[in-house]
Amino acid sequence: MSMELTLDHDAVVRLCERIEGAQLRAHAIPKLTDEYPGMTIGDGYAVQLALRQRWLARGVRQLGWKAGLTSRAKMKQMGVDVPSIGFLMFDMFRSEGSEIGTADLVHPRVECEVAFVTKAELRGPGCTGADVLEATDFVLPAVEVIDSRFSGFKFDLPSVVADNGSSARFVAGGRARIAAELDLRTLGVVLEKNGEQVAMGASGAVLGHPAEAVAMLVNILHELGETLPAGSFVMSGGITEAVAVKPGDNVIARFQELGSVAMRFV
Ligand code: OOG
Ligand code: MG
Repeated sequence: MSMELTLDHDAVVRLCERIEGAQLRAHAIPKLTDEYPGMTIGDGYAVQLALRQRWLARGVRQLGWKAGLTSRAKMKQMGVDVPSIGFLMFDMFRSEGSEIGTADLVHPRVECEVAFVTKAELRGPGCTGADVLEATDFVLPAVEVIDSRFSGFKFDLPSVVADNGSSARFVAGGRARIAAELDLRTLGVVLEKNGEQVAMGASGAVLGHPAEAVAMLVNILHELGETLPAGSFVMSGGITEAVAVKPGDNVIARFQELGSVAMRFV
């Protein structure tokens, strides 16, 4: 992964403001590489960092991080074959059973993920799935509402990294469980929309074991000069492809062993 930087500070600020404007006003923009074809993944993370700093400056607390593009289903759907990470802020969180507004979103989609809550700091390089499990307090089921700010949900890796991995909202709930009591390679999940099964898969679709996705995230954080603090909430990436939602849709993700997470879009 090239963490090389090609954009100067002014370009990073301009692109960050463009993404932030699209997020706050819920309108789609062309992918950033249309204007900056030479943009690297490192440039994408520089824009993402600038975006996170603006969020923190607005006084919003960071809850944790998300891994993305960690299953074949997601990579195939999005045409990108390298995982990415993004940050999760407190104001993106919605309780289970919530009504989730769509007026402030562009073209939302939902995806089922296993979330981890950590009890010890994790740091790369060389962080492993075993290290992650040892530092995990509990796991719980989650649904991420992604909402690419790019027209047609079409992007490449530098653009989607800059757009914070399309993150918009997330819902966690169900039953928190001790990871050691489960086999996280084989947990089944069924996503229902308006009572119909629209996607299904098993947790091992995420890099063989979702803890591997968290380890990957910790190792990318290391490349960015950061660690994963104790008490972080981490989403390990969509198990199945993401499914589009619109006002009036009822969504429920049913996880084996972890219970279910429901929400309604309005
Ligand atoms: C990028 C975000 C990917 C996941 O879980 O794979 C992601 C996208 O698909 O728009 O959150
Ligand atoms: Mg996701």
